[in-house]
Amino acid sequence: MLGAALSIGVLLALLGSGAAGRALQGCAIPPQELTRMLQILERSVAESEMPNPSVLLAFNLAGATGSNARQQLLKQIEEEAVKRAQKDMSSGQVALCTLALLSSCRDPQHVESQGLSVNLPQVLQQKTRKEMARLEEYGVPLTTLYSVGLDVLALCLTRTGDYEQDAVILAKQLLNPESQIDVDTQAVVALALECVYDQTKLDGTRDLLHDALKEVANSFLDKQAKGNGVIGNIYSTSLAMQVLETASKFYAPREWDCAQAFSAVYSHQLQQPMAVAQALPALVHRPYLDVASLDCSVVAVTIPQLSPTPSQATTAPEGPPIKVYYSVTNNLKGKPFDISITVHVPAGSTLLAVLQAAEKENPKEFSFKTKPTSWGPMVVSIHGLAGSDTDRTFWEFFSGADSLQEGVSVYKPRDGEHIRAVFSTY
Ligand code: B12
Repeated sequence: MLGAALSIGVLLALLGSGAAGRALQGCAIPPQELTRMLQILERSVAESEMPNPSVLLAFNLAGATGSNARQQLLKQIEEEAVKRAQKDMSSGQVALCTLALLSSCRDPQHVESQGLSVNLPQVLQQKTRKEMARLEEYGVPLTTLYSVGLDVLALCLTRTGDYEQDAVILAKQLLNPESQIDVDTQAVVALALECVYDQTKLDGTRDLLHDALKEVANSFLDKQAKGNGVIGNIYSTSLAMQVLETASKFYAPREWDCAQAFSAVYSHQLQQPMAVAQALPALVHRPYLDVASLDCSVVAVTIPQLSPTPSQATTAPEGPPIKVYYSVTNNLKGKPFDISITVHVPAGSTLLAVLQAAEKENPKEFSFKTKPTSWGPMVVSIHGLAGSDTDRTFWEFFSGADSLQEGVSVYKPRDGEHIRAVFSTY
């Protein structure tokens, strides 16, 4: 059930005060766009199979704490944390739950649900220790550097364990000219380093973190200038914006054209709940660094009632058929293979429909499996060959030579396009 209707004036008030206290001129999200994004998040709570802590985090940072969906999500996340944090969650997932609960003004050390309880920062500390041990020994963590960035951020914001030492290791990763780290990961790691920078009393650590933050922030400014407002791609831009909003002392005397980055992101009209959840904090000037200092007693913003429009209906595409070439290549593991097929699907179909059509036509060669994730279904296996966290392998999708920037349930191939699935490493 969507939240009670409230005037757009309340949203304007959000943008004009508190959250936007740090807003610079021209660097604000239009109220209608904010409403649209919050409505996408509300809808996702009802529709999603798994409770998503990034969505709760975004609701809270945007001040939209009054909606029923947000209340429901908070309860589900507490239940999940108690049931799964220790055994079934990755370190990054525990970190996201910790940040989400902190931003809900809950104590992550005492999460209670159905008579059970868990101390999330403690669980996170244990999992982070394993990530760091692997990172120091092999140069890669157990999961992803992005997750380890979230881990150190959550440990720092809850002041748990020896996160200063972890930050030193992460800063060295950022400064290593050989490590090719994507913008999303650089941004999350930089936020963690900013948190530690503000707390550490050790001059050597401060200097190292300063160097790393200066390097990352300047590289973001360079990328934005080259990309017309986009830093990396549209999905990483808002994470980089969180850094640019909070790290001006590291790139001074350079100035940030925040209006250019803001308009690049909000004019894109992001649709995926996860993309919206990651974009909102920067757009309302409430970065992840604020999660421990939110004032939960302020009047909540509720979200205007959603009136259903045809564009929200998820009808199957019925356009004229298009032809898509689909090939699957493995040169990495076991017996190499390179197989191709041409399929016909209605115009407007997603890549998932192409994979399904190929599987239907030739199940022996083109069978595949997906797993649900916070970004939607991820393809985990094709032709009986599965990606592996241990070997750091995955199925990467390309259009011609270009790596796709969306997953199979979002990307819509054009007529005559050649889609390639290539077994790759990360
Ligand atoms: C690390 C990472 C990966 C790793 C994940 C490894 C692992 N075992 O964890 C690998 C290299 C496998 C990967 C693959 C892809 N990724 Co990726 N990935 C990321 C990154 C940098 C961090 C994810 C993370 O660690 N989150 C923290 C943990 C705690 O959260 P989580 O929910 O448990 O994370 C899971 C999901 O994020 C999932 N995942 C990761 N990427 C993707 C992409 C898609 C489409 C899906 C459905 C799931 C998914 O893997 C994580 C572990 O299970 C994000 C950046 C971001 N802004 O989120 C991009 C990101 C999510 N990936 C992206 C993309 C495009 C892809 C690919 C489609 C690339 C391609 N051309 O093939 C493929 C997926 C293809 C497939 N087989 O379906 C985009 C998604 C954009 C969008 N609008 O859909 C992002 C946002 C990067 C970006 N800025 O463009 N990715």
